[in-house]
Amino acid sequence: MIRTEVTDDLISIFDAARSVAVLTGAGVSAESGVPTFRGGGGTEVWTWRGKHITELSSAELMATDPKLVWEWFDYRRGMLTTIAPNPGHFALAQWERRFEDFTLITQNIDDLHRSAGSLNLLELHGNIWRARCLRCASTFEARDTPLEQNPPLCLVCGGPARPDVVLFGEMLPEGVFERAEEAAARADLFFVIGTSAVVYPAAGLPIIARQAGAKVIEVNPERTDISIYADVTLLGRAGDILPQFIKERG
Ligand code: BV8
Repeated sequence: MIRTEVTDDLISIFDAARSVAVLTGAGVSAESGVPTFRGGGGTEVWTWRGKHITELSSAELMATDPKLVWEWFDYRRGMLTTIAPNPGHFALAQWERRFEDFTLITQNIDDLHRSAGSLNLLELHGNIWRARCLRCASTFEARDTPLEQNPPLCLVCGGPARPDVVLFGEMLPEGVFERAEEAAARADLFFVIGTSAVVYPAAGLPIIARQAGAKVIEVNPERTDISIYADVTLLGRAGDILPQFIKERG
């Protein structure tokens, strides 16, 4: 079912929910000025040296040219220093306080959900402001941009570090996807917000929720591959739609 605004029946479903899980993608950060990967909703797309994300953010390139991978992520880090969360991020942080059981699952590495105040957050693909040592696997905050040195060195053993993000062809961090699957399977209401749902295993989560009996609500200016699994697709921007679920009612 396609909708363009949050109607009372959707508000009742929202208010009656007890266990809520949300999956977000690049679209939720678009209104903050962060480019997306595949466009949609008239958004700007990441372009860097004419290469596509699946090539730049790949285990292959990390193995052959780690310096270039760091330059690609440092370019994005530079852009993110002047970017702030938008009403979509803040609405989700407020939602968290409304439900006994609320899990925010994001594919984004931009840290904007955390900056907006979200706490119960599962970062499926890592975080752009963290680095991981290639020698001792310690992870540490690496907020200096532009990078003082490429690669940055581990604060524990001095070894070379890499971005603590999941690259294409790499497994997701131990336990994080499992916790996301559990949240999806126990949810009675599951939101899919700002994702084209083409990257796996993240794109499988709404289907897990649906098969476990949850109501699935999608928020996106456009239909996506996941729309067929959604009970309702709310065609619109996250920053406009999400606050409507919690606006004060007379
Ligand atoms: C893995 C971090 C095991 C780095 C990322 C099954 C089938 C096919 C392929 C595979 C499969 N299983 C595995 C694969 C391979 C691959 C994959 O899925 N490939 C795709 C391209 C087909 N998956 C993997 O490699 C994963 N690892 O499976 O390991 C394994 C290992 C070896 C071999 C096989 C299996 C790891 C995937 C994670 C990669 N890292 N990010 C970085 O950020 O650079 S993925 C990255 O791209 C993002 O994190 C995100 O996941 C994805 C981008 O998608 P979206 O976020 O949805 O963004 P997009 O631009 O596409 O869409 C934006 C949407 O927002 C649009 O719909 C638009 O309309 C909407 N929008 C716009 N404005 C708004 C809006 N919505 C709301 N409001 C608005 N204002």
